[in-house]
Order: sequence, then structure tokens, then C-alpha cells
Amino acid sequence: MRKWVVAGLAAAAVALAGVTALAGAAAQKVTLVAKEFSYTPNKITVKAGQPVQLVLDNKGVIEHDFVVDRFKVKMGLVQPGKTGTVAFTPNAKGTFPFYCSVPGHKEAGMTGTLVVQ
Ligand SMILES: [Cu+2]
Repeated sequence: MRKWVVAGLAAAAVALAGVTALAGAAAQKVTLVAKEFSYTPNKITVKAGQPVQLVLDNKGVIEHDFVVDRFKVKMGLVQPGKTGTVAFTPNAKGTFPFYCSVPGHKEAGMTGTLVVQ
């Protein structure tokens, strides 16, 4: 009888470990809305060491993109009314700027802050 209980507990522990591992690997999905000349939200927070899937929804009337120099993230230009996606894994904690690399947009205020915890 005792043997069965131990075996049952061991199976439960293995199942729990499996669920935890899956959760750890799941991408952190973040959606930003871009327009002239801002991101909403302009501050995003993610966990270090876990993949991030970032979607940029361009609700503006001209092209925009999304760049984080620190993690070599550079999304291709996203046309107005379209969405773009980029995946990366932030491997350092801290606060890092992101911006739109279309000439003049960063200067016009199209910037934001990526917080990695
Ligand atoms: Cu832009």
C-alpha cells in the first residue's frame, strides 16, 4: 500500500516538473501599437532568459519598426495597417531603450523603455 502512495507521489512530481518546464519555455507575448510618433505602451516589462515574441501593430499612416540595440533586435519595416513580429531572448537584466529606426522618428519621440527583470 505504502509503495503505491510513493509511486503516485513520484508520478505527480514528474507531471508537475513537466508543466513547470513548459511554462518556462513559453514565449512572453507583447503587443505594441505604433503610430506617429509613439508606441503604446511605451514601457514594457519582460523576464530575463525567456523568449519574447513582440508584435508591432502599426495603426499609423506611414512605416514604422522596432529596434533594441542592446539585444540586436531589429524588426523589418511594418507597413501602415499591418503587424510585424520579432522574437528575441533578453539575456541581461536592466532598463534598455527601444525606438523606431525610420529617420527622424526617434527624434520625434518614437521611443520607449524595455525593462528586463
Ligand atoms: Cu516610426
